[in-house]
Amino acid sequence: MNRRNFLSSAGVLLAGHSFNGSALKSLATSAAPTKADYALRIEPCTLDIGPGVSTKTIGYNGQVPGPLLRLREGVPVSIDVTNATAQEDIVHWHGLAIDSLNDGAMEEGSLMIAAGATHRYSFTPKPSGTRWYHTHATANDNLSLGTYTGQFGFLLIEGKGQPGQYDQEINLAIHHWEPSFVPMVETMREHSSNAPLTSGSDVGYKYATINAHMLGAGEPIRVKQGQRVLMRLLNASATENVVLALPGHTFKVIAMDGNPVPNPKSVEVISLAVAERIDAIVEMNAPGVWILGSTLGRARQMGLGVVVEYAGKKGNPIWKDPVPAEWDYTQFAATTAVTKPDETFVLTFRDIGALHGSKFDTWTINNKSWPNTDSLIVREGKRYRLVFRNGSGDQHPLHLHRHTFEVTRIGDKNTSGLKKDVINVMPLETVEVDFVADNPGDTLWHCHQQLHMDYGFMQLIKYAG
Ligand SMILES: [Cu+2]
Repeated sequence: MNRRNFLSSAGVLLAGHSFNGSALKSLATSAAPTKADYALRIEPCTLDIGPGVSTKTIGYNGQVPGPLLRLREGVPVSIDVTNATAQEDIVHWHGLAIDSLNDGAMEEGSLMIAAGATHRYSFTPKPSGTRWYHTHATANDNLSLGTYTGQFGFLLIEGKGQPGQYDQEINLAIHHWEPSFVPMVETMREHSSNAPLTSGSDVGYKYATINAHMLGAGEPIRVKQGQRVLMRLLNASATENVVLALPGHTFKVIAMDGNPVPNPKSVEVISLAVAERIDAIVEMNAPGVWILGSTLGRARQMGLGVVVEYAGKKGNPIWKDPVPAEWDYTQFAATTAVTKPDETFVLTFRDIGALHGSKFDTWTINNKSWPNTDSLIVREGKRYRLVFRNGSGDQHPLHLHRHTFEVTRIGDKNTSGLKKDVINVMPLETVEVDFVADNPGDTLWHCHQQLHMDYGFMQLIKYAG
């Protein structure tokens, strides 16, 4: 059936989906009469990630990353998700401005998919750019659930604009495997300057991969001299921020979280907090065999890297430490003044230690933890500023659902034009972002670090009226 036929035969159903939330809920849970455009199956799988190293996890359609979904901006799509695991789960379409019931966050009213059930997501994808999909299930102290698993995949929304100038495109998703409880200072806060006063555990990992292969395992990225390669990089780790380099080359950052940056710029080192994406053009002008990998030797030993091999070149892949540089979002932004917001919300977050014998610390936003956080109330069409004040010694990759925000201030620097859906807030730093309330419906914002979101670091934004 071609799309036109599909749309006309499913027209009534789609109208219900688009305009009536409660109709959607009942339709989506009953057996759908028409075949969906795509089908995903949440199922256990075993991955061979390195020589003699295999790991058991949960993925989509038995593969990690899940199938590449290439959708057209503005063209309605239906995706059937079958949950073939023993516990309920849910899929979030990260970076899309869609309705709350299809967004895939139970806090917004989206449905959990029961074990054995099939659920149909129906939405009209927008905006264009590098998005992704992943589980939005809670893990708490069960490290075999949620984003600790292989439930992630690329979701590319193609717009009407010209594709960029490149000869080859490569999608690279980072993940960490075999999580375990470790003392808190050893992992994510490695780069933070202050020692936190905390009592809970953190999560450490045994292995790291790019596209489910450890460094040296799997196929290299094969390139030719003179090629321009578009790399879409995604940090699909549950908890680890990463810093990457490709010796002898630079990354020209053209988009962040899928949105073109005002000031594309070439850098030697890129930083990707949990859930962030970077689109970068790499010009292949240094023939050889190289490691694209973490700037930390220990992380490369865990597997965090991939070999880049020029045609006709052989030998052991080469790594060279880059000149250390602080990651600075503002270098990709503009500096023109932004519109004044209609209202500002100041949001201070803190770590209040492990409560009631919990393994992990609890997080607060303005002294309250999810589900007791006060909702932020917005009105359609107004512009809001979120002032994120990090009162902790940890980094926090903060994600806003269903809306794109503009980064307006980082530390003491004003910025504009940098559109994102995740922003990493460094220890004790303040970052400000603006968004226009242009997509009515309950909207979640939260820290994307699984440990933090599971232990209180979430808040709802509600539309008035
Ligand atoms: Cu966090």
